Amino acid sequence: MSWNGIIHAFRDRLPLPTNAKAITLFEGNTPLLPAPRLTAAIGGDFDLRLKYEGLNPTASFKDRGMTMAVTHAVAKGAKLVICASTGNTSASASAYAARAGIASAVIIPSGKIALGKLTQALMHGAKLLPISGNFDDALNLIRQMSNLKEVEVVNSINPVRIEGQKTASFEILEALGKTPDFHFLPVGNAGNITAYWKGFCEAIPKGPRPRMFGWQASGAAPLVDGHIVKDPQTIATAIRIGNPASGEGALAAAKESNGRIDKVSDQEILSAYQLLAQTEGIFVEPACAAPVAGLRKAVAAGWIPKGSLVTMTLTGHGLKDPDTVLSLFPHAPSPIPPTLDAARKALGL
Ligand code: AN7
Repeated sequence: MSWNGIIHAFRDRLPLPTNAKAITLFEGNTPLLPAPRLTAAIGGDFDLRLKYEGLNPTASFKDRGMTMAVTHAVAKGAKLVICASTGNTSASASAYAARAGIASAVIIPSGKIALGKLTQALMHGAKLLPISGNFDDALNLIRQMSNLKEVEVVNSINPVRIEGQKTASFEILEALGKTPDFHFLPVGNAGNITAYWKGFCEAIPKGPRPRMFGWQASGAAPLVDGHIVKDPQTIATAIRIGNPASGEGALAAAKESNGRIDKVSDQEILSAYQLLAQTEGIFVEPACAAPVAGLRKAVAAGWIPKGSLVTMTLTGHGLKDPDTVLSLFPHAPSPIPPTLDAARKALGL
């Protein structure tokens, strides 16, 4: 059967305006990949499945929420969608706005957007408003703009974004035919963990449901540290957020599921980032490596019983952020003569 996007697939479980025309790039239906080599490398003895959301149309999970947000915006007659973004929301909003034939404007922290995300927003014709401030300042500005005429805010403070993103939980349950014991994912503005938990609660009304383990970067961990972080810092720019809009939802998901919100250092993130790419052939952006590093921490702490079924969301594609890769490999190999001898010597064969 052909796949025509999450609105088509889950229409009966999503709030939609009557007769809304779906604005879709056929997002969703992403693979749930087994990861035995990664599991062995971190010393685990359980069944790990990776929901690879980097394979969505704009290469992040944001597309699930954005098909909903832009569909609603168009149904309401909006002419401009706006968002604050650490990058992926802006890439997705600008693509779906282009698909709908309406304008987009994105407010971004100047100099703190991964290169690939910036190129996407430029290419889709978004009006770019870099600010001298961080994501939290950008979101604050967006809140002040939310009542402007014919303008629709497509950040996850728009509840239909959460509705769209919850469909990933439905897909995980359908693919497995059973309920995972744990679900791991990164946490930034905390919309996604809120959405996954909503999805699991709707799909499994009586439980048992997965224990939700959300991971922040240690320099941007307001939900772990228990207070707003004024100047959040992390290599994982996607989750460089000090005052998450859906913080309450994340804490509720952790509490109700007997899970936790925890943090990992940039060093642990960068190590997990390379380990995933080199053990499983799956290239993600740094933020997605936070739960991989978190799983390593959970294994070391003995939190994951033998034989558990663990699912993890990999939220965005690695090609989003080439600069971080190049920073890990600063010395590009110098050219050799095109001869067998030189090639054998270079490869030690
Ligand atoms: C790859 O694009 O906030 O906890 O403005 O891009 O739902 O915020 C991105 C967040 C994880 C965190 N992984 O998700 C934005 C933005 C990636 C991300 C998150 C983001 P939330």
